[in-house]
Amino acid sequence: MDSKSKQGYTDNPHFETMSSDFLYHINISTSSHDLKKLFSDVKFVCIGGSNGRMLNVAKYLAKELSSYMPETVDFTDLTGSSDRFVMYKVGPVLSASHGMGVPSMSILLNEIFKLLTHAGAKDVTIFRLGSSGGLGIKPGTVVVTTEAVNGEIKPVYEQFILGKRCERASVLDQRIAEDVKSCGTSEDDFEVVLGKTMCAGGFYEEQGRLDGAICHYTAEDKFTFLQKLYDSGVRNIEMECTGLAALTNQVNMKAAIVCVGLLNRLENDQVTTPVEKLHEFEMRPAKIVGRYIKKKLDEA
Ligand code: R2B
Ligand code: URA
Repeated sequence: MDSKSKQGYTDNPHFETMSSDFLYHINISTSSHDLKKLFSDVKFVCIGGSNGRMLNVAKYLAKELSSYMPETVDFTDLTGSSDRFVMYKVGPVLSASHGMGVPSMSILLNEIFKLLTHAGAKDVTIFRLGSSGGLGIKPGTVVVTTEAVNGEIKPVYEQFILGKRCERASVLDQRIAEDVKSCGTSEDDFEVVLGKTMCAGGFYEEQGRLDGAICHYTAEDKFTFLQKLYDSGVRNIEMECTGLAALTNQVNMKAAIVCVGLLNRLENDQVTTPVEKLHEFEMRPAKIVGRYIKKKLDEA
């Protein structure tokens, strides 16, 4: 597909022939919403798995970036009655949930890319603020992804399109990863590290767990694979990174993936961290990314 098909954050020659567009899963339409008025000033998009966490992220960023916020910030879920995802706008930041796994996230990304294109938003950076299983790191450590790899430890995202297997490179901007990492300070009570992230198609067998309902390998097989991942530079495992890297690369949107490791998979399979601690862990990526966004807004 040639560059003529690229308009805003899309890569689709059919896009410009559409007279109206209903973004079904976020319940926003070009015919009922003035997208330019509502979203043209968006510069940062934060996405993460759960609805509740992305409301907390919106509230946290509204407070941390208060000098860049309107006088009153409205925490109304912009997806209204969609009941699939939530999305909040706080000043120049969108905070939205994407559910679990690449298929769910890819639906949200397609609709956010189109939303921002209809709105004429420019120079947008997207962050996934996620949870993950750490590899050889202390629980609570934040990993900023340098390379997103699939279950074969390759930096590709596989899709089946019109009956054909299609591989897209999962490319991430190293400069942003390093800049985000550098937002961690020695005063934080957790570490921020750079590392590769493995994207799994499931939580149990696909992540080498022994505690799923189905498992046809030995504990030794599991540790051999996790050690191989660790030796390849992988520091955490989650379920969205290759999709995010490949899809944002396709539309030229800058992206970073910042996930907290909830446990060390070289020691455990079950996530047994107390719930208050988990909630505190889960806000750590937002703390780091909040500082990065503040720095960028101060520089602008
Ligand atoms: C991390 O946590 C979820 C699974 O528990 C999944 O969305 C992911 O990537
Ligand atoms: N999310 C994952 O995908 N894996 C984990 O081990 C923890 C959170």
